[in-house]
Amino acid sequence: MKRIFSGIQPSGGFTLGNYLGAIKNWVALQKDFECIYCIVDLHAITMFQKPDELRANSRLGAATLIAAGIDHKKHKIMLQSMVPAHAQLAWVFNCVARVGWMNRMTQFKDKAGKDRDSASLGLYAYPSLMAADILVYKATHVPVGEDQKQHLELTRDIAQKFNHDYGLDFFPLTEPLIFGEATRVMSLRDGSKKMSKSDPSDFSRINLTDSAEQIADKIRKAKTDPHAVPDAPPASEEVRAQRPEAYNLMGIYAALADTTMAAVAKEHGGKQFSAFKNALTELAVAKLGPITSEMRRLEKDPGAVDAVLRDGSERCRAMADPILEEVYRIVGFLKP
Ligand code: AQP
Repeated sequence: MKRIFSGIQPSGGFTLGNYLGAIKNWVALQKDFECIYCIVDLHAITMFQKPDELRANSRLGAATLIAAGIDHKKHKIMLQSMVPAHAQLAWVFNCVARVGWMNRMTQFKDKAGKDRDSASLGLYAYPSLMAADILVYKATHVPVGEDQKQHLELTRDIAQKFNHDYGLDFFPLTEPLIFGEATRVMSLRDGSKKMSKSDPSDFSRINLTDSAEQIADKIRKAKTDPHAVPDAPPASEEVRAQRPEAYNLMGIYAALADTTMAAVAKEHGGKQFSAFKNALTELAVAKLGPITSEMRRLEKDPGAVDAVLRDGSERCRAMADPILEEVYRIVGFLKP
């Protein structure tokens, strides 16, 4: 059976970027894979989180996955901190990974900004924990956005070095599953920046908890340019960069409608953006509305959401613990 692991950080509310870039694909993958979907709270604290907000966002993450259609009985929705084997294997991987490898990680450079010395050691070691998340289940495939591709390559490097150092074929070389159009949803205020849950401006993103009115307001105020809707998808990254906000809205429309940018350009090309934004609002509200209302229902029943996380985490411990035990034996730790 092909096994998938993927995670989402409870470092804020969840956005349309998380939905189109990850969650929507996770729902589709349930058909063909055994899936483990993880709320990665250990990753979230690589940047400071207020404890009450972290708890609330972890629950919200689980509620989001349930509301979006993840079958938590057949598959697993779990909380990273409830399965200690992730952090335990990450330590072993910290000793396998090389500092030079970590220095090449562009996400660390982006997130740490100019003042790298003030970033947490956890942020620097983040890719090693991500490798442990995946390999503690010997996952064969990981659905990744473009931004996580480099981390997955590092996971493969760690698996390969571990196998080589100990002369075994223990860890699989996990394959990426990369999805097509609109895997990268950009900020509604600046088409050159990724839509992010931690962006200081709430108008930069659509939250999955937003009401229809909020969605309409944000799309109405989304930055565009004075020209009409493009009548073709961007022919190159250079062309995209000339009108990033315009192509971003087209990409969002295409992903929500499950169609291509070419089809959107054919239907809406040449229109004024005001008219296109009305169509986009209607589509976004129709697609996200049912998810939001289910999330609202679950919000009122935190006990039920916690039970899903506990059950998923318990089943994950049963899978991860024997693999960690085997790793401990391989590296030479004595049995407790
Ligand atoms: N804007 C996006 N477009 C496409 N995919 C996205 N993802 C996130 N934002 C976009 C994908 O969602 C999955 C889970 O992401 P995450 O929440 O674990 O971390 P992130 O990518 O760092 O998300 P944020 O919103 O930008 O969080 P903060 O602000 O805390 O850093 C991943 O597969 C990601 O690709």
